[in-house]
Amino acid sequence: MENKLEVIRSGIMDGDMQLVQSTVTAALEEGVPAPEILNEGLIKAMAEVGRLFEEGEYFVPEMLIAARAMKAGLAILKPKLIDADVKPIGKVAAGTVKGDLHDIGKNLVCMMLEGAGFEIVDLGTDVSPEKFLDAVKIQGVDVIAMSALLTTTMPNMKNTVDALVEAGIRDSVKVMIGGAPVTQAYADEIGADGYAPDASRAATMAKQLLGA
Ligand code: B1M
Repeated sequence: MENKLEVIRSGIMDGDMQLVQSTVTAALEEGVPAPEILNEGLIKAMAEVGRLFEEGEYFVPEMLIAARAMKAGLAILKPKLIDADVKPIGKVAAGTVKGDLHDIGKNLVCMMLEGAGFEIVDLGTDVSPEKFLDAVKIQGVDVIAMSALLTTTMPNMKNTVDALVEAGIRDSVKVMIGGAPVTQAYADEIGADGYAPDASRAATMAKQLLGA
């Protein structure tokens, strides 16, 4: 069993989607519990990918193919996790803010969050403050994760925080922000709860914000 989990981990780290799919299937057939495959296989591997990225050993392409392999394994596991009543750490609504169409970094953040055990509501790009608000009010998300790549769209992060305050729901959700022009100082200025410089640290930050 240990061996299968090891194969899954190294398959993810190498971005070998087919190996991950076949080994997750084989592990399930062998009777390895789905939560164990998730925690000891998928999540552990993505944590290692994140570490290597932070240390400058992995770059965006390696991270993308690892995340794709992880997602392929997760797709097979998902029905079993639902059967086993495995709850995600929390629910995150992620999106690139209004006026901004850049989504590569946001997608990476979503993948790392998913790899860390979060449920993701991907709102896409050009996301208005109203749409973020709806995600809190209707979908009950625990965290709003906003990305911006343009200095001209960064103010829409503040507009979203302000809209949450005006709607009286600011305290019911954590807000984290990131993207190339975004800084910790900006996060402090607009009253966001957290900032992360990259996708790996975004996953760590989301966990911290929820005390997970
Ligand atoms: Co655009 N673009 N672009 N572009 N583009 C930049 C951002 C720019 C810096 C290029 C430049 O001039 N040097 C510049 C912005 C200048 C500024 O405002 N400071 C720029 C511009 C001006 C524009 C247009 C206005 C160009 C034009 O039309 N005149 C236009 C705007 C369109 C719009 O959005 N309304 C535009 C369009 C485009 C394309 C459509 C062609 C394409 C986007 C394709 C897509 O995303 N699907 C594009 C691209 C690819 C870029 C560059 C080259 C690369 C961005 C990227 O994907 N990086 C970029 C220049 C550059 O950065 N070198 C540029 C890789 C990605 C993995 O990094 O997104 O930073 P990044 O994400 C990182 C971290 O920032 C962090 O984690 C990620 C990975 O670790 N992170 C978070 C991101 N979100 C986070 C959220 C978090 C936490 C961390 O918590 C919630």
